[in-house]
Amino acid sequence: MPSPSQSEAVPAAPVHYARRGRVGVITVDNPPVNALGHGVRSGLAAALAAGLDDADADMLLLVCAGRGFMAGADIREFGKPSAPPTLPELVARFDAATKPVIAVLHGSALGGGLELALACHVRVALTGARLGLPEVKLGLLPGAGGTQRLPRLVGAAKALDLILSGEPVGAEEALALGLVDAVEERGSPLEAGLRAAGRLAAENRSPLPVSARTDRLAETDAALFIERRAELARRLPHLVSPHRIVDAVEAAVTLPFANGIARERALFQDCMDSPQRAGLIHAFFAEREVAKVPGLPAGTPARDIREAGVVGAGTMGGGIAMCFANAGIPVTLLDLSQEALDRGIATIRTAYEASAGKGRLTLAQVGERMALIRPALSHDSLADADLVVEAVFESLEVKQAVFRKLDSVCKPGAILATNSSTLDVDAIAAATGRPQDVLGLHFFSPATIMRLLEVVRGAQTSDTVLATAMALARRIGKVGVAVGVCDGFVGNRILRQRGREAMALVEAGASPEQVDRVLTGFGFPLGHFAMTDLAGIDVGWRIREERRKAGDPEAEAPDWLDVLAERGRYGQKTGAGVYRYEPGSRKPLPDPELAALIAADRSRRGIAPRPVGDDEVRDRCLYVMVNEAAKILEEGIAARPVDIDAIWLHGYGFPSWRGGLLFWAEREGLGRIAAAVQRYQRDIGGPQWCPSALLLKCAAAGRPIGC
Ligand code: 3H9
Repeated sequence: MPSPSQSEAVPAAPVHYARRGRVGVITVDNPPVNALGHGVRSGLAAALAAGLDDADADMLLLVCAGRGFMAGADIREFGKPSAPPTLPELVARFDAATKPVIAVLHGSALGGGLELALACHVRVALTGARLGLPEVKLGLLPGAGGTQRLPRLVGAAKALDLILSGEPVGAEEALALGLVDAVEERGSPLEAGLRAAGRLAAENRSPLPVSARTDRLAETDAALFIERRAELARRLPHLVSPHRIVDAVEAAVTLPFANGIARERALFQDCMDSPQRAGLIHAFFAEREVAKVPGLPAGTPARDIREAGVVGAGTMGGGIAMCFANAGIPVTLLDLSQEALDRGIATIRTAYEASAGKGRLTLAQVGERMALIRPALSHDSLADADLVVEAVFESLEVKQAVFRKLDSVCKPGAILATNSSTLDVDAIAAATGRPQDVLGLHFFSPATIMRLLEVVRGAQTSDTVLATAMALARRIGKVGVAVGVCDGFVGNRILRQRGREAMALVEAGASPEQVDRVLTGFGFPLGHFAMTDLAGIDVGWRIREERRKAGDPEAEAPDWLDVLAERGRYGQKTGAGVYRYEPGSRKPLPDPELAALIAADRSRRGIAPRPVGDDEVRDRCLYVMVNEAAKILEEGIAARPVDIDAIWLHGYGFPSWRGGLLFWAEREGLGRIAAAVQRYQRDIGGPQWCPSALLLKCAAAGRPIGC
């Protein structure tokens, strides 16, 4: 029999109670984020009871250990029966406490964590704290009294702003709003809390619980809820929870507190039952799951990236340099001509100044970031860089020449990355004497905005280099997803098949507007053709031309999209593409010239157009993506379905409330999709409809894809 010390380690209690002088201190210590799982809730209930019973404690302090206060309910418990005390029950006990409770907020105080603090009598924030109710991002609403208490503290209009955006505010702003009573600049949460307790004792007053306050509710504008509903109907018609949030905050204004809480409960349950909640929570965990690369041992040492380099000062190179500067990493931006360099630097400055104009950066920050970007004309300037990203013209010969040069000037151990979106990373690595230090870092345009970073692992890329790239992705605020080498990697390879199908649908009789309307109806922010116009028709045209020249058997036949490119209709940037654009506007407008072009293309091919239903458009555009995604899994280019989900969520605007492409596919039914793919192969044909063996196998076995 193992002795107790040899047997499995007993986890430390996540909550404990102790007294400091006449203050009872409740401490939550539940790494990593002090989520309010069952253990924490029951520990808090017991600690609160102990504090209230403690005759030597005049007041109570609620503090947290670790990096932050509580990050909210334990999301992993959602969907399972909630063991008592539930979070709303616990919050109600704090609200009803017969001694004042002071909450000290440091780091992140989010969701149910902030709601618990709202039920305390006094809130103190440490400088640097971030306070917010992000439930909307998970398809929920604050369901532990947040929709009822926040309006009582900050007013209904501001409460709606905070809850609908889900964005946190800093300590100073929280103080200005009335969300906290004081900001403490120094000391630990315990020290700051004890100081606040001293002040409260000196004032000798009993603060009113937030639930008993109504003064801020009285100032609500009668039109507030009408306006917000109209705005949401326009902006977020697909989503359930924002609409329920407006209902809940309205209840705070119109109903007594207890009835408002009951209404919040019912509305919360509506959200909880919605498939959108499941989708958004899958998307939340997907973002974190992709950071754990299968086969890459946890704790693989990463190299230190202190200085970066970017080759190519065009739109992409400049954007990548900004990503480094935004994360405080000095970066050398290299181009071969002074003119190109000046243009690149001027574009970066304009972008930063535009951010400052919108209040997102101060002028001092613009100066700091510009100072981190060092223009250079000579490769020798890259000698000290720990990592260099190449962002030059998409041609294998050109890129190989750049890598040969980088190999000769960069220090040993420097990582050499290509931003290629289609080329063979192994062929590029072969141009160097250090293929183990070469990989792809595929940024998406605009690089400062799109969160996806495909981290392309070549055949010889070392574990250390991969681990460094994944850590770097996180440091520069990207969602890094490790993928293997193939044409288009994961994201663009799937996009290519959707593009093929979108063109085939138009050929059959649909209009580009119809295809786009169906895709935006599904939840994509842009339809396929509007996105093509945004990316630039010339980009895809060049790639298709290269494929045709190279004799690729899967190369697309020339079509009306190529004609647009030949006519210089490159999309938004030239004011016309698939759509036309009024000067200064990004709104796609249908163009009769295009309709005529498509009609001519159909008659050249002898196709009589037929009416194409919206359901057919939806199924063909989405199923073709699922089929390609399954092939990608089959080939091991992506390791798991979750990687593909994250890529399409963060790089291509797949609606997050649908969870991701393959999460959605499971709910749509793999059997249904597989049957349709086989039918389309028979009726339509083309490489895009060659069924994935994995898809057919999983559908036949009735098991999830990838398992
Ligand atoms: C809610 O509160 C509902 C209530 O209104 C009503 C209820 C009735 N639960 O992000 P990180 C994990 S809804 C469980 O990498 P960071 C995360 O998966 C909740 N787990 O760290 C990861 O695990 P792993 C409202 C959670 O420093 C690890 O913690 N709250 C939770 O970059 C580290 O996370 C939110 O929506 C959770 N609540 O960022 C806040 N949170 O290591 C969600 C995190 O195994 N959380 N994990 O991959 C966040 O926004 C960020 O995690 C935070 C830290 C900013 C806190």
